[in-house]
Amino acid sequence: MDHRRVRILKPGKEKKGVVVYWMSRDQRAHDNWTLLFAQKISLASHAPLVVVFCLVPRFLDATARQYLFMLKGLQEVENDLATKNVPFFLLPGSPEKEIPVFLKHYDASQLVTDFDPLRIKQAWKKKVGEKISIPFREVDAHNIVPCWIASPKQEYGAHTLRPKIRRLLPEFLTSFPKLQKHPYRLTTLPQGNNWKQISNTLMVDHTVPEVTWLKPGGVAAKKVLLDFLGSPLADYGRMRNDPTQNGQSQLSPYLHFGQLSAQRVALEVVGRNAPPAAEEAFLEELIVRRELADNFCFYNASYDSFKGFPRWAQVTLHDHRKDPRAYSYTLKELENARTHDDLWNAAQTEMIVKGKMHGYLRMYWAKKILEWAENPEQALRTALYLNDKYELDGRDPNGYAGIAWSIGGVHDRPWKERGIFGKIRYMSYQGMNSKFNITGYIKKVIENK
Ligand code: FAD
Ligand code: FO1
Repeated sequence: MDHRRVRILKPGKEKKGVVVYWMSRDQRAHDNWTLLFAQKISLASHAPLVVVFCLVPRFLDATARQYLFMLKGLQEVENDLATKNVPFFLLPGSPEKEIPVFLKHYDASQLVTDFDPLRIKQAWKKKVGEKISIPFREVDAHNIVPCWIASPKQEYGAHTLRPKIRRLLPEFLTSFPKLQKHPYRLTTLPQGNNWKQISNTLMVDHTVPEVTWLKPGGVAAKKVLLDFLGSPLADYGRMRNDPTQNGQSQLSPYLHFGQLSAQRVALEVVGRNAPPAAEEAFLEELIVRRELADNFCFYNASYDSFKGFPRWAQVTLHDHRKDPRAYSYTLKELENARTHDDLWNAAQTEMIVKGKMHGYLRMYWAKKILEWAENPEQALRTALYLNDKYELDGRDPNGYAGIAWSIGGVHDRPWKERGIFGKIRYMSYQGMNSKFNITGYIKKVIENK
């Protein structure tokens, strides 16, 4: 494994004893660089290896829909790890409290965790680091090219990150070693996790129900990937922007929860001999756009606020903040898909019902929120709230970057100036109508309701 994937969060005194992987973003036992690294260092010191997951009672507007998807995936992780002699602990509570207590109880020798650019995760790690004295390291198991290696700064857009990623890909897009059956065990084996009891500690909104069309977990993820490789991949370039078709991979919920590794997806796609244009179009999204989103959140702590927008965008949105709005809606009206725009209502309905709005419509959806909101700050708050409450893949760097692109010109350039939007790129109903069959899409959403 490439050592550049690992960063020291806090140095510490080396000692003997169990190695702990605090799992959070990369919720899988296979194809997981953080777990492989934790196993490597525990084998080197002949030590047991354990995995812990801190289940926080609330997380960034997530509801029962996302928590249940995550918890079912984690039960699969527990079973997979058990076959490798690696115990899995589900700890209810906050990481800053639970992780140090756990480390002390097991007299752990080293702590390893997975990388995540979100502020909340960085804050958890900082607080944990302040309370412990053993070495604490972070491994980027989510990006193919580790975020801090791909670039040392916030990139302007895909055009500036792409060449850097392309240059480094041959070094990082490598096959995964297998996780070994771990030879060293804890002297006292833990009692199994009480999933039901722990689930009851959650303080989340249960009015947003689980979805049934997409099964959670790594096994289901591999099946969805296989289905995609089977035929939609070959047509990806042509079909991905048509919401009446099933042209997208549907992998984002699995990638978000780390139930599937993006590197595994890329390896499988490259091994398929798909038409070069389709392969290129897909890898552009999976690698460049996805890793650009991590770059944005990692280097711009204001990734979810107006001040995170580029200067030109802040100025132009400010110049137009008093422009009259032809339509305005309350949050409830938006949430309940009650606007004058039947395409927007259908997209919002798709998100509420399916937990996954088609990618092409997400841009239109967010831009219309800007057009109807009192001001850009309110638009941003509304889009983030709805996205994070309903989307299975919400609460993710991709979402923060996608919304900041649509409303705040992030990773985009100035366009022709117009009302409300200023120089932010505009999208119109007529434009959408010329790209795909709006009536067909609305019918599809209603049929699936
Ligand atoms: P596919 O088209 O099959 O793409 C494969 C993978 O490539 C995706 O799973 C994703 O990891 C990556 N990808 C695709 N498009 C993008 C993109 N524009 N930016 C970054 N990565 C991309 N994505 C999320 O994962 N979570 C979100 O909350 C989210 N919110 C968004 C909000 C807005 C306003 C916009 C414009 C985009 C948002 N996206 C979000 C990005 C994108 O729309 C979704 O990743 C994509 O639609 C997911 O479906 P898929 O996996 O079937 O995509
Ligand atoms: N990560 C955790 O470590 N503990 C949690 O309890 C937790 C809950 C959660 C709920 C919904 C969701 O979308 C994500 C959640 N995550 C949790 C984090 C997640 O794994 C991702 O790391 C980030 O959302 C994006 O990088």
